[in-house]
Amino acid sequence: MPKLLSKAQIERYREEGFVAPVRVMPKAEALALRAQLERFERDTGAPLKGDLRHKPHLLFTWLAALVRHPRILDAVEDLYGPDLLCWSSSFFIKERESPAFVSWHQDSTYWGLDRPDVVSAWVAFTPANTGNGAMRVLPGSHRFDQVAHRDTFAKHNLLTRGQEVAVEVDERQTAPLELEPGEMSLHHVRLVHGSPPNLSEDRRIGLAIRYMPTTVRQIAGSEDSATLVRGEDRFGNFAPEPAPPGDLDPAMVELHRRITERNVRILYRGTNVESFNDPRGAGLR
Ligand SMILES: O=C(O)CCC(=O)C(=O)O
Repeated sequence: MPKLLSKAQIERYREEGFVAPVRVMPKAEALALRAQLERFERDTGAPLKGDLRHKPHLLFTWLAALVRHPRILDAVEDLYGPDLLCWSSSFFIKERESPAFVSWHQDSTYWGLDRPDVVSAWVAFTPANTGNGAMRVLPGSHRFDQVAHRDTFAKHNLLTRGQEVAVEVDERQTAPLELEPGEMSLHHVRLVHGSPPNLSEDRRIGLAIRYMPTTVRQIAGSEDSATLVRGEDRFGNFAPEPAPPGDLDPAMVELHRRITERNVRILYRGTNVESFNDPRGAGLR
């Protein structure tokens, strides 16, 4: 018996590589998460950028709770079983009327994971629609093997290397993943997807949370870490990550710095980019 998804939704994920929308929390709770983020941004005087967009669940208690949200985990368990790691999380924030975009890509390209049993839960803090740069997906493309990508390092591309699939994507075959605040979409790590700029008068904010069963391994870096969010880890393929005891706890800030450095070495391997804040890299800036 599935815990949250219907049989039809599970079938859709298997056949088409995505499911949306799935309600995670009431709209008011998602707007409260947005307010938390924007309070931090007001206090620091700038939009969240660079390293802080990467694995922020290790820095903020309210995101540590989100990656452990029972409804998200129930849905992920319906797809990948009861022993689950959160490998990563990333804020995808598009400012109002901004040129930021995401090129057509498969997530699996540079993550270094040994097999494509990985799903992203993209949780909406604001509406995501065709007017403000919602994701679009190519249904069924998760069945492709790994497709060749080229790195563009395009200035406004939110991906780390501005990577894009080296084949033409016919936009007429793609579908939008429109969400209301508090809803999520689920997409497979091999699904070809991307998103256009936000032409609206408000920000578009989502947290993409990457989940996988504990059996997956990292094969591109000597060491990697992940957060056990449900069940038991009988494989120990990833160093365990603790939950932050408070927002920006100094020990967690230091751990996040070390983990981010290691992740940069995996994600930017073969380039000379040294950090998410490095102007030579695209993405998450
Ligand atoms: O937020 C977006 O527009 C794109 C997100 C994305 O590429 C991802 O979650 O893998």
